[in-house]
Amino acid sequence: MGEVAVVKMIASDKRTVVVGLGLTGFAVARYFTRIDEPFVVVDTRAEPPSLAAFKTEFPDVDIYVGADELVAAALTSASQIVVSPGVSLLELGLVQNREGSLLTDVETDAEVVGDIELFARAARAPIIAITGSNGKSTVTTLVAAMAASTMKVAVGGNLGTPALDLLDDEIDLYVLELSSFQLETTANLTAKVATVLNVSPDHMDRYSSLIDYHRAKHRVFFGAEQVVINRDDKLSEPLVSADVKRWSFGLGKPDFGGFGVSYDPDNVGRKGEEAWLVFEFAPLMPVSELGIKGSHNIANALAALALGHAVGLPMAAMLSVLRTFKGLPHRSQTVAEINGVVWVDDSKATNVGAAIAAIISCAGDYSGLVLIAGGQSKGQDFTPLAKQLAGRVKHLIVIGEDAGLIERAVAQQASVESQPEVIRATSMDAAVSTARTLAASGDCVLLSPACASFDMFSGYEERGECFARAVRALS
Ligand code: UMA
Ligand code: ADP
Repeated sequence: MGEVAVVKMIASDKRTVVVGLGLTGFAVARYFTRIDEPFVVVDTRAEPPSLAAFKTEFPDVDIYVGADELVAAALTSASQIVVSPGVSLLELGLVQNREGSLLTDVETDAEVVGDIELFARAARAPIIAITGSNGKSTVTTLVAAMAASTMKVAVGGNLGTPALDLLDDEIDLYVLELSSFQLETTANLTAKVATVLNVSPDHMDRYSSLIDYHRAKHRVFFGAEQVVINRDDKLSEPLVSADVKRWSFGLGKPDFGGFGVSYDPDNVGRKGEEAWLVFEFAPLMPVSELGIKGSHNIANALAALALGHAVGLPMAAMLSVLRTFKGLPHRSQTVAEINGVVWVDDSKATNVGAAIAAIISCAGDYSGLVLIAGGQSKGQDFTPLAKQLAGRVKHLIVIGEDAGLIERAVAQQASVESQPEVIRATSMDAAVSTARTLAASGDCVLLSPACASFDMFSGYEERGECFARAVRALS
């Protein structure tokens, strides 16, 4: 069939169009196949990597790839468009600008949705919805583990299994990690409980401003029965009506409905030596018993408790998980200790806020810090990172495409005392061998890049593994 004929055929036939041949596209295709909903698939890339696999799994589905006019014709004639999260609605021409309603259509009167919206419509069990700039995967994993001892729980979304692949009538509770990209196309999540853990700049190559990104994140609260708020981050607070039940978490002493930290857990008016996790006015457990370390992880543990408590999980089971969970790979993970130097892989820190959290946490634990950072900036401003280095990081090794941006941000802080020396490295191996020459016994070498990894690696996992391999090769 010629191209023109194909365009005419699409234009005359209103139907569901799935955009994207990635993990989400496959999950949507499987879901539509299960419910007997006819659909076609488009992908803006001329050769999507999983094209052959898609044809094998769905031999009867029409696929349109690459050519702009084919994709545009398919979208114009669609009655429903299911957009994958990696695809920008703006670039696809489905929204006029980022400030307007995200579901405004431009060239089409079709309904624009994402996989999470389809999931929410079909799910028959309560949903715990977790978003935020950092800590999502850690909190999602914790909450799912906390629920697992008492019910049948399904966990996924932006983390692991795509949401639609989780749908199952036997499930008692869904725990979803959600990205801002997924939330852009979600109109009515109706979560049992929802949270924005924190908001700091990320994906600024796709959003026009922090407000724009914040707005996408806050869609997680649409239709929520209960919300969990971070008392230490105003940007986490939703605009929801007073009858929506609110819980909170934060590193200070809490009030009603709050989880927090106290040095006076029994409220006797005497400050003790030991920090405790507390709920309202009752002690739960000493912070020192947490399996994950660092103040950002204390916040993550408290957030998980608040979310679990909101859906009625037993406190003892939740605390037991907090004692045993040692963290996910590539999140502040110690990979080796060689000659008194501890090497930490925090490759999952793909934005400035995440790296700052890891730096603050590590700086408190070691006599000196050598930081390896850099990669793709995603449009971030590195000034906030540069401002946190003085007195914490003694040497900074920069790698990747946007190494120069970090270097410049640090140079602009030159007037500040004890700014680190900055050294460029051309590969992870070179960065690790330079770090070895700079770190002394008692120091920590931290890989916390504050950047995406795709300039040098297939993803943050490969970056972390490459770091760990280079470190092990030193011993
Ligand atoms: N793409 C095109 N044209 C298309 C379709 C895709 O160029 O028509 C490109 C995208 O720009 C992107 C890549 O293909 O570079 C993949 O996009 P996708 O939407 O097909 O991605 P999926 O494979 O479906 O994976 C997505 C999430 N990825 C993104 O949002 C980029 C996965 O999160 C998620 O696990 C998966 O759905 C299942 O829900 C990954 C991620 O990096 C881990 N998320 C970002 C993050 O955590 O920071 C948001
Ligand atoms: P996400 O899924 O949001 O990327 P992760 O739990 O995978 O979050 O953690 C990614 C990185 O973010 C960690 O390696 C750490 O550097 C940082 N981080 C984790 N929790 C927090 C938090 N609560 N606040 C700030 N940074 C955090």
